[in-house]
Amino acid sequence: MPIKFYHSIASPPSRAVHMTLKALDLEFDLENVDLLAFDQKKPEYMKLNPCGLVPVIVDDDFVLSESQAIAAYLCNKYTSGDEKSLYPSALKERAIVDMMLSKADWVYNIVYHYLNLHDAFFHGSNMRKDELSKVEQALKVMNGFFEKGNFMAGNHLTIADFFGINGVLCLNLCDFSRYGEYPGLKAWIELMKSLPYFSECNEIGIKISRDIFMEKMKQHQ
Ligand SMILES: N[C@@H](CCC(=O)N[C@@H](CS)C(=O)NCC(=O)O)C(=O)O
Repeated sequence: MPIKFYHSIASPPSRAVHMTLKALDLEFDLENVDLLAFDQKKPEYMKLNPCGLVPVIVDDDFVLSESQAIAAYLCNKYTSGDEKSLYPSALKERAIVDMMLSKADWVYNIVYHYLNLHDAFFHGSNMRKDELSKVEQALKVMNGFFEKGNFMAGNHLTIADFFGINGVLCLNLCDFSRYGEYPGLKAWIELMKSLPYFSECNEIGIKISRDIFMEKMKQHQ
């Protein structure tokens, strides 16, 4: 039976899971959860994830929420875990991927806070423009990751890259365009964009999110 993937194209954690499913070439059915209609808070959905958040997968009768746990589970179940895999099983290689997953969260949270995403979407709040220096600092740190390899955890693609790109892509919502100041980061973004499933998993969601975000920001001009 195909995996059921409850997601929203507007949700960065959902998009990271989507990329994982595609990279592993797994069969899955997309179940759209309309966040603006609060589908995620309906009792049926809350049975799958009591936090009322996307994404969730149902694999046979196994229900799992939390995007990083889902990506790790899919790799553990469906890959050999060898050194070139998306989530290598060797102790130190895996530790580096786990570390980079946390760093991806760190960057994402800084960008999320700068854009004030939740309150901008749900309560019409403005972005926190005075926090740009924190974003610049995070991008500088991230740029340094690529001194050691083309990808976040070294020289091959891992699930850390699927989560790492989330924060960066969120900056597209406010038309951030200064990637030229971070050449390693810029090269990695291009590498990620060249993945065959990248557009399918990201483009429409980012465009829709950007349109809504821009519309909301107009109210503050
Ligand atoms: N830690 C969770 C975070 C999931 C999350 O924040 N999902 C957001 C979309 S990006 C959501 O469902 N928001 C709906 C809401 O807040 O009601 C994960 O990684 O899966």
